[in-house]
Amino acid sequence: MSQEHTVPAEVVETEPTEIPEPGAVTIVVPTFNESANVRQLLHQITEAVPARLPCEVVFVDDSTDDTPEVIEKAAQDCPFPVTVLHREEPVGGLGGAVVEGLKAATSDWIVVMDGDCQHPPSLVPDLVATGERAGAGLVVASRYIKGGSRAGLAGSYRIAVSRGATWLTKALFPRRLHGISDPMSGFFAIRRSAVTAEVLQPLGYKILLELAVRSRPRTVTEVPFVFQDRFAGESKSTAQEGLRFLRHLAGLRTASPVARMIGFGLIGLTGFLPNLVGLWALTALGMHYVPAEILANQLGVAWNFLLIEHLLFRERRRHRRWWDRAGRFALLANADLVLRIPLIALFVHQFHLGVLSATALALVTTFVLRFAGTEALVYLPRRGREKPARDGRTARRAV
Ligand SMILES: Nc1nc2c(ncn2[C@@H]2O[C@H](COP(=O)(O)OP(=O)(O)OP(=O)(O)O)[C@@H](O)[C@H]2O)c(=O)[nH]1
Ligand SMILES: [Mg+2]
Repeated sequence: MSQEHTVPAEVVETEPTEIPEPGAVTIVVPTFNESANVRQLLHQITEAVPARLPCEVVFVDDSTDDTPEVIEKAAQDCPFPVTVLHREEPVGGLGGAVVEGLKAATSDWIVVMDGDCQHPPSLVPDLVATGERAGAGLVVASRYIKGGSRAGLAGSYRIAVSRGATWLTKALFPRRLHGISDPMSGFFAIRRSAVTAEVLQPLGYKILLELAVRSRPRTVTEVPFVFQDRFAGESKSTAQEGLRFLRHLAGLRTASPVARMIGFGLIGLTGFLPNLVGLWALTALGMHYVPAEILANQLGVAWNFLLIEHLLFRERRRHRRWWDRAGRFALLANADLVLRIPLIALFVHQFHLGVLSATALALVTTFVLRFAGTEALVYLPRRGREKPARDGRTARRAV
């Protein structure tokens, strides 16, 4: 492992770490308050891996408990190098932690696995061997192929959620996830040359999905595995993580401009609902329909703004303050209304279109203009003004 220190004051070093041989594996383990599990995990790795494949273990830790200290102690009994990268700021949650581990790894192969012993380390050499044999860039440990099982997934609710998420994800990315039966798996091996860390924008759980969609390893293969019970401690997977996952899916699906434009259009359509409800309420309160139309339209604009902020341009918000973005967005939305009537008149009088086709053409034109305007004037980074993404303070300990 490289010995560069991001935060020198906090680095604790004991033995110098060995450089793993080429062909070895770096096992990346994200941990959040897993002090009751890490000793057992290192024990299982010691039993199952080094005799078959030289390895090193990199924990990327966001814990608020004593997990790093427990790792440090347990590592003294390990016949392989162990490193703890402790992050002060857990940027990107679990996914961000894994990316940090991928960047730190120096071996040809990297295996990512959980820190709670749900992923059997005995499979690590098999994952790498399968990848080598198949010339694959990515090997997924799958619960959903013959020989695999999700035995350790507690409760029918968790099983249903996991199944639903898998189905939705596969439906949204049929091509990218072709050949991956378990895109929700947190256990996989990836060739270091297949990792393009700079394009990854992880958000919470499901880092495999992020890698499969954005890094696009050429050949992908799978190995069955039996998902074990958690050894100890509590699950960190919450309903809030579920919402984060949906936002992540939306961000991944709308990464290309065409997909983003379709998303923009669909969100625009949903905006009719608050618009009409607002119009109904205001006229029911006795307001004249013209001011009511204008006010209700603003309700639709606000609705659309909230949705596109969270679903479409999540990654591009930090270039302007929220009120600047909201103001620009509202201006564009209202300009769209003002522009539509003269455009229809132009199409009817100059190009002799019928009123209906002129209206349809004006709607499409203003929609495309509004989308392009939103991309360029609201969410395009200003040159030289882009703030570097915060990668948090990370203390590296070779133990
Ligand atoms: N570094 C880091 N690790 C995390 C974070 N959230 C979860 N983890 C780790 O990611 C792994 C998977 O989290 P779990 O809570 O076990 O999620 P799960 O396996 O889907 O849920 P269970 O089946 O209930 O265990 C564990 O090793 C966690 O400690 C985080 O924010 N940062
Ligand atoms: Mg778990």
